[in-house]
Amino acid sequence: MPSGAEAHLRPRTMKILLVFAALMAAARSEQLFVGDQVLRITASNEDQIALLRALGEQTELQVDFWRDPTTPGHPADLRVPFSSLQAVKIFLESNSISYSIMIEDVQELLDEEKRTMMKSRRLERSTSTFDFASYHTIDEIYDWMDTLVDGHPSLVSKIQIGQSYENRPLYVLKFSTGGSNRPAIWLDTGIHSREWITQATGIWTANKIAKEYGQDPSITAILDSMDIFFEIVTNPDGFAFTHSSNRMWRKTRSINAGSLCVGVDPNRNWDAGFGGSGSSSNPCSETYHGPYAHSEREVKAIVDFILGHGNVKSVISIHSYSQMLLYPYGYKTAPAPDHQELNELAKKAVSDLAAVYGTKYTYGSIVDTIYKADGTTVDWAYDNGVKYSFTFELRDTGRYGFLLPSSQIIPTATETWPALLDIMVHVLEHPY
Ligand code: 0X9
Ligand code: ZN
Repeated sequence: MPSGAEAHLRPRTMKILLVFAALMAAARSEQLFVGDQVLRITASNEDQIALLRALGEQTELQVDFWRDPTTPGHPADLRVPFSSLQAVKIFLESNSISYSIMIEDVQELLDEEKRTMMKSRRLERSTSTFDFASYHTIDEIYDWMDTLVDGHPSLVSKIQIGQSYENRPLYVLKFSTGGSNRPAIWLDTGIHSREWITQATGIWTANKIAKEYGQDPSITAILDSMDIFFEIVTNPDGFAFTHSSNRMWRKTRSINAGSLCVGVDPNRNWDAGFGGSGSSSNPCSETYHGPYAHSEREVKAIVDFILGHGNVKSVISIHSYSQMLLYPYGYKTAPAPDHQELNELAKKAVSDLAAVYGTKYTYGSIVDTIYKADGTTVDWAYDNGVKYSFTFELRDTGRYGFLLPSSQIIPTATETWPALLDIMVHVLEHPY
């Protein structure tokens, strides 16, 4: 079908096509989200917050907080399956909790996402180029990594730091101009598999680093004395699952003994306040911390790598969504000893990010800015001597949430680049 042809189809034909697309998906055993909605819910007092939390714990409703309820006035985003919509709306209305509909039909966005990917794949085949403006499968990303290495053999190499639960290789791109065990910067994207904008931003950014070395004075200076390690598909099992079976999958895919529910939240599994109140001990929860700290191979591989390296000066862990730049702590309210320096650096980074297209980010410690979260990557890094530990929450603020259209990949990556450079240049200029 020529591009744009959908626009000329009669509504009836369009409908048949949509039903057909849904059938195809069902045949491939993909979970469907027909009629599911994402509600933006604003509690106006603590009682209402408590009610929302209780709602999230009603497992039979199968609701999924895309953004947790925190404090009155801060909206929470909740994906509600079609079959629970009536009950949830009645619950909200009868408790006078106000809400609006952010996404009318989740499946429509998924169908659109799939159509766009197919179109891009055709383009890539006919031009034999990689489309940075499209979302990709794990196989496509792993192939692209080899292409990047082939194109920049004296700068980029690919190392394997371990294997996932389902035995996929855990690949890290290493950017290095020589030396031995130079001070290093660690970057990761996609530890939460459904946050597709992060892996896509990771690809663009890794390509940018390779392309700009020797051109851009900042990245050149950084790579002349430091190494960069970049793990793009940090949760490969989860990521493969988002493509094959359930686009909304966040956790790892490890089997939990004694439970039918699968997976551990890899951003609650680190040994930093592990198992406290900012995570769940319920294997069915999206924030399940796992049976013990570093139980997840995907987490343990990074822990071993960073400790084994011994000279990592910065960890930058990239998530979505909410447009935030955060630093430790998440597991406690006490300010980090370097709070002031991290705060000033975050302020500069978000201001340079906003200078590109006006995208506004908030910044601060995790616990002050979002909520208490135990066992996160950056808290572990910070407590293990990595002073410059930051975590991004990329676009958007909830219009599309985790289903950010691929037309926003390049703008998102482009505006994030100066913020990343700010952090990396600061690391370069502040040896410790
Ligand atoms: O809950 C989380 O792990 C993070 N939000 S997300 O929607 N990406 O899942 C917030 C925790 C603190 N933030 C980061 N470490 N990015
Ligand atoms: Zn995340």
